[in-house]
Amino acid sequence: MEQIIQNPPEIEKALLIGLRLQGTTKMSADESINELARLADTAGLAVIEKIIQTKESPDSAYYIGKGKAEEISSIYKELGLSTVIFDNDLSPAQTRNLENIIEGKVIDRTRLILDIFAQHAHTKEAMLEVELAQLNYQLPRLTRMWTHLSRQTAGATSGGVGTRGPGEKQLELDRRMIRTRMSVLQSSLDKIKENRHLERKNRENKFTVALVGYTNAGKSTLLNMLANDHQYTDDKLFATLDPVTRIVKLSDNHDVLVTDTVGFIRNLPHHLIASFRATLEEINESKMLLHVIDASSPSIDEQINAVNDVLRQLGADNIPTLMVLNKIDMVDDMSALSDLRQIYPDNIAVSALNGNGIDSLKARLLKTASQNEVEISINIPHAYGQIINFIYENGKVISREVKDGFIRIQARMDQKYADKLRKNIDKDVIIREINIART
Ligand SMILES: Nc1nc2c(ncn2[C@@H]2O[C@H](COP(=O)(O)OP(=O)(O)OP(=O)(O)O)[C@@H](O)[C@H]2O)c(=O)[nH]1
Ligand SMILES: [Mg+2]
Repeated sequence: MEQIIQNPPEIEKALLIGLRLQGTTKMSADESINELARLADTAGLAVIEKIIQTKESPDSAYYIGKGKAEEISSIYKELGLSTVIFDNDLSPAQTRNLENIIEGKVIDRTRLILDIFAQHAHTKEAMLEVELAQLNYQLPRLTRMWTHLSRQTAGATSGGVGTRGPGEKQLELDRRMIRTRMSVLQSSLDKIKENRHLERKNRENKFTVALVGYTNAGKSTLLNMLANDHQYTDDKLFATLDPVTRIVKLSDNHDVLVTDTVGFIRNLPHHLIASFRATLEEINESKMLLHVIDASSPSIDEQINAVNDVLRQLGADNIPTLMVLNKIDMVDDMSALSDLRQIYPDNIAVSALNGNGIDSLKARLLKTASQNEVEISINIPHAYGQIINFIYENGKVISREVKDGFIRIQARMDQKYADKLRKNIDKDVIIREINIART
């Protein structure tokens, strides 16, 4: 898919526009536009200037005031800019009106995020998800850009071109092509989703943990620290788009599976979440969430709320969650940190970068992962391979001893599997011993 912001030989110069509405503080407007600047920087743009207009409510035609739009038009020309980026979503009509006045390129926050996603998508799944999100975004804006869209989707859709009926309008045809492409993408994603589901079923007996959190909170760095791995991390937004799962060893007898996920951001548009559902399902099927927080950020509360909002939308807000206050090596204001620890008593403070607090985090994970565990010891005839396999597949064998055609196994497993084991053992099996004990 063609990107709106490509990597031109010359860096594109951008002007950022924010609106401070009644009831919002100057600080939150500043933080928001600073985040937009980081997004623009991540997308490879040079931010030349930021403008915040204070207004009671957004203008329906221009979002900002018309006078302000005219002012921006002259700044645009004066500074030789190439893009104006709005710190919010614009309706298709607002974008069109603004482009007419400014006589230049106008993009909104979602479009910028979509572009970053497109730049950072490397696996097939992420590419399909991003393309779906882009088409979702473009569909209502088609009137403005049907010419190049028809070119884009024609190559990608088999059967789209050539189905043109006589007298049919180009726009309607383009819409239909996009919808066709969207359903092709959706069914490919459904297949991937199905495979993922099967993969997860295979590891049902494992304790699974998902790292969730605001973009740039340090999720990938934390996974690297926990798993002794080297996944890509960067001081850019949305560095990770694909879920990566690693085994994290917690003790000699315990390991858990930890999955890194795409970061969240405030005002994440619904259709974007919908497009990333296949990826985000990793979260839904986890037994525990680690909500990673950048404790050094000036907007901790907004970030925590944004993440909790998305978790609610995904229906994942009832999964047991531990708050991981990360980047404590960068926290200056210790009193703010201790306030935070009061608000979220179930927390661990760490530095994923220097390893501080990681042992406590592992101890907490171990405690949670093993809380339903029991220790079994069983002594059965060697011939009952199926039972022995069941133990190996669903538990962690601590010791085994073979004697006189019998095998004595000591293992730890979830109560659920121990119960299953006891129930499924045939009455005819000569068991010398089976003990199940809580530890
Ligand atoms: N000082 C400090 N920096 C950290 C810490 N953890 C992560 N970082 C830095 O924060 C930046 C973002 O880290 P990532 O691990 O890529 O963050 P992420 O949450 O995976 O971000 P996305 O994948 O973009 O959502 C990187 O530059 C890290 O080096 C920490 O504990 N202390
Ligand atoms: Mg990451």
